[in-house]
Amino acid sequence: MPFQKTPGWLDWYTGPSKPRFKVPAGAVDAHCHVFGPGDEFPYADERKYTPCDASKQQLFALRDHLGFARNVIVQATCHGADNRAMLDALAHSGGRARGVATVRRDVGDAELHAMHDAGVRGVRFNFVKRLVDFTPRDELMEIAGRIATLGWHVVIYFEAVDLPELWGFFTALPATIVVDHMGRPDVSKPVDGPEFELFMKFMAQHPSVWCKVSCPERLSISGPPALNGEPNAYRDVVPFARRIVETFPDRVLWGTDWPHPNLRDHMPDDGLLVDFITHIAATPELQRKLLVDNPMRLYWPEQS
Ligand code: 0GY
Repeated sequence: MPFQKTPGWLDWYTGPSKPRFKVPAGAVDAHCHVFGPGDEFPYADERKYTPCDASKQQLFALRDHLGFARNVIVQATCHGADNRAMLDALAHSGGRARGVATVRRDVGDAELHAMHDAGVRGVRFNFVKRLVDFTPRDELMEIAGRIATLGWHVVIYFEAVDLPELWGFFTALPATIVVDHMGRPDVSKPVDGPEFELFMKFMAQHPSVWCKVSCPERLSISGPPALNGEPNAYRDVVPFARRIVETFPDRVLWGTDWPHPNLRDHMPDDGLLVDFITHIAATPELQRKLLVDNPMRLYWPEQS
């Protein structure tokens, strides 16, 4: 029986525009997913949504269309801890993709080493309650200790309001930390208000914390650009992302988040998302760090 998409599910934007911004040579899309296809790589029983299929071939075609050289494929919650779809994509990427996995406490050392050989360089811990069931902190800490010995990092996904409660746990993790989507700030609040100041302090006090300045389409309240390419796309997100990029230029990453799971009101044109980069990283030097130097240091250190 084929999987039925969650009602109201928005498929990704077909026919994305060609970005006006030409990304630097060797640019990395450091946050994207593959979904299924479900008949080949079934979605997990414990999933909270059933997406549209989004294959490796479609992801690699988008990579080429946007002008990127590489992808970092992040395990999505709809596949639980079954990493086969992500690993299959890595295996077919010709060395142009690295991965971030989801693992449970029972993962074996041999499996971790095999994932490393396949190109996995991190695990993802998800604290967004609509996406996952609760995992005990001691299990996560145990996993972090094991993957740190492989030189992997921990990608964390959480809502800004939960940072105070999670702070102690995050800062005790024995590995580099990469925050998804800027810690999901509420962009209707001031960029110099207490909530975002706390996030800035989190990064300032902990040099092992990196940040993906991704997902304006997910965080924005002002919304997408008009169809005529109005330059102020997702303008309410700009001050937040720009502040992070300018304060921590050596610890930021960028990704499309294709195929954009769980968006409810609109599906972004990935070409315009690439053009958005120039608003948050205004100089060629910042753009090169964000798109090439930083992700290469984290995911392809042997080539950087
Ligand atoms: C994202 C964001 C979301 C979903 C997931 O793994 C996932 O299911 O990360 C979301 O719904 O905010 O990064 O893809």
